[in-house]
Amino acid sequence: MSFQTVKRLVVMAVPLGLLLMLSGSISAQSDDDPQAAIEAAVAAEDPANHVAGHVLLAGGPITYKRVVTYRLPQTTSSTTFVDLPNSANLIAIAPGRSALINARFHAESRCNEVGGAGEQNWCEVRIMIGGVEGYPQSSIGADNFSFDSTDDGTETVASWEGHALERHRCVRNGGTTTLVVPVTIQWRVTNFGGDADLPNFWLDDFSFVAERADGCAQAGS
Ligand SMILES: [Ca+2]
Ligand SMILES: [Ca+2]
Ligand SMILES: [Ca+2]
Ligand SMILES: [Ca+2]
Repeated sequence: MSFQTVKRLVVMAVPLGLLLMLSGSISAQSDDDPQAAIEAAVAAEDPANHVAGHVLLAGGPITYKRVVTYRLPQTTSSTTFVDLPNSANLIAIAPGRSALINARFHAESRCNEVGGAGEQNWCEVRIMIGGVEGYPQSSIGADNFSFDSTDDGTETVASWEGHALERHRCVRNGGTTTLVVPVTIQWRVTNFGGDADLPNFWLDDFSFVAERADGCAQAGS
């Protein structure tokens, strides 16, 4: 049990006692923070289940959802990750609480490169949760997440497709005030040809969902 949890229980003790006197029927289950049970369940996991790169995240009930949508086309040919315009989202966490933040992104996509034959480029998306890539952290290492690809230069300006990804992260607010956690979409293209002709990454009609599940524990990394 954390110091914050102890403090919160002490603060709750007086009004809870008053309620008990008034109703005589409220049980200890009135504390809705599932953190202890979640941590116990995750701690009971067999470490052998979590080889390198395998991560388990567990949270309680989903208590908040925030959805950003945008219906107009946007494009980039940036080879470094930049924020997708009009996609900023956030989740707030109360003091002393942890949360499992789930983020889902779905969009209409196009990734084409005129003259890109033989370069095998792709178009990439990652979800940042509090400035850290959510799990699976596919942008770390060589096995990046290709949201869409040029299909070795054969995709055209008419190659519209629907694509999606989902990412997750435990975030704890150890402070004494509400923590606002930015949840953002970033995008980029690869340039394996090393030339001036770059993939054009086009996104339209996206939905970006951020959810907060109360309490969180993680096993593996
Ligand atoms: Ca549209
Ligand atoms: Ca495609
Ligand atoms: Ca090229
Ligand atoms: Ca469209």
